[in-house]
Formats: sequence, structure tokens, C-alpha cells
Amino acid sequence: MLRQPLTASQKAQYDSDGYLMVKSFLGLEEVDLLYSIATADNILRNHSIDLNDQSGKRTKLTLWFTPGDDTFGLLTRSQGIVNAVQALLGEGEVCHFHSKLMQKEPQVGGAWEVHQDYGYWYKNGFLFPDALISVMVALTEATKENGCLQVLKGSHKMGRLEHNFAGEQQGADVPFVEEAFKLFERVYVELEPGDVLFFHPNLLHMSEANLSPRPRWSLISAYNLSYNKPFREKNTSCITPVKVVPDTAIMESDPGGLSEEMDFLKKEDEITLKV
Ligand SMILES: O=C(O)CCC(=O)C(=O)O
Repeated sequence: MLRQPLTASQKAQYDSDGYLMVKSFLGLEEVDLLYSIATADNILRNHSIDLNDQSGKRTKLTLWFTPGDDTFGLLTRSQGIVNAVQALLGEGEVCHFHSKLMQKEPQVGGAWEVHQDYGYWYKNGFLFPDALISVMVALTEATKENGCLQVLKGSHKMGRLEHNFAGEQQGADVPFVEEAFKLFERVYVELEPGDVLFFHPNLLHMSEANLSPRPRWSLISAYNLSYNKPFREKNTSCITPVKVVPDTAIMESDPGGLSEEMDFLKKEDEITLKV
């Protein structure tokens, strides 16, 4: 499927709200392929790690750095996504920091504390938050009921807040979060499979546990511009320009999952986790 380039008004919306949702950015056949690989792939399952929220509920994710030639790698390197990231970040070479497959299982999928992604990434030593972005691709529907992402619209304008451990996650400084809730509109970002959400690393966001009978799976990929060299990050994918492939490569590829050789995040690395 060929994707439309983002317009100037979409870029203006991202700048002012801190996020941009694009409906049906992926076609349903692409999502079906990705979701079927995600749910069947043993390598993805074997490399998943659990992160507990404050109530001890488990959230499962699999994170890798360098995008490969598998179907997920082709998606994250595809022209349409890279062009959209470029349009939102501006000049510079687009690099893939990491991707994580979020597996929010029915009844158990844990919550995510209120945080900014830059609350984590600052600790990796990235100097320029505006050169980073998260791209969430919905593989299943995400609703209020199954714990969709919630954002505080416009909160990225506050800049970076302090973050502290909350369970096994990082949470933004509570008094600042309380003030932010008074000022900014809370938006439940409900997505259908194939919808994509781009969001700024200083946007405050969170999600509740999935207490519904339905799974909520998504892929969240983080991108960076190559000039933004982190001084505490050993992995170099975030400063290696993406080898772009045409959008059509996703469906033309031999549908395959990730390789065992990939640089997956391990549980012991979690201390520096950005996830
Ligand atoms: O998928 C979710 O529910 C939240 C994930 C999140 O907040 C993150 O990855 O930064």
C-alpha cells in the first residue's frame, strides 16, 4: 500500500498537540500479516520481557534495536513511515532507535505509568528531544476498555520532567503530573488496526491495564536523527541511517519473523531500559 505524504497541517497539528493520529496508515492485509507473525513467532515470544506496573500487573514486550529484513524490519524501514518521520522531525538523517512489540494480554496486560519517553531517553544521553519520535502502529483495536494509550494533549510543551522508578517503570514527577492534569486535556487514543500514532518524546502519556477479554497489541518504533548522538547509549542503531525500502516490500517479502541473531533487549539491560 502506498502512503500519502503528511501535509503541512498535519505537521502543525503534531507541533501543537504533541501527537498526530493517521487513520488507516497501514492496509488491513499488512496488519493481518504483521499480527499473524507477531502471534505465531517463537523468537519474538522467547525474547519477550515482563515489566510490572505498580500493582504488580505484568506488561509483556519484545524490544530490538537494529531493523532487519524480516517483515517488521521492512515495515519500520518502509518509505512511507520514514517519510512521515522525516516530515515531523525536519532535516537530518532518520535512524531507527528501537522497536518494541507491545503484548497487552486480556485480563492481565499491565498499566503504564504517566511518563514522557524522554524521561527514559534523557538517561541514555540524547541531547535533543525534538530529534526523537515514537510511532505506534495498532495491530489490534485499542479502546478505552482494553487499555488504549492516553495522552495529555499539548503537554510536550512543558519540556522534560524528572522521572523516578514506579514499579519496574519510570514515572514522571507526581506533583508536576497533577498540575498537568489540571491544565491539559486527557485524550483516550482509540485506534483501529492499521491506524498509526506519532508522538513527541515529551508528551505525557500512560495507559491502564487491559481488563477486557481482548488483547491489545501494537508495535512502537522510536526514531532519531543521526546528529542526536547519545553519550550513554552503546547501541548504534539510533545513529545509523535507515536503509529505506519501498512500502510494497512489506507484502512482497517472504513473510517471516525476526531472526535469533537480532539485538534484542534482555531483562538484565532493563536498568537502562527505554523501552
Ligand atoms: O502501550 C502502552 O500501553 C503504553 C506504552 C508506552 O507508554 C511507551 O512505550 O512509552
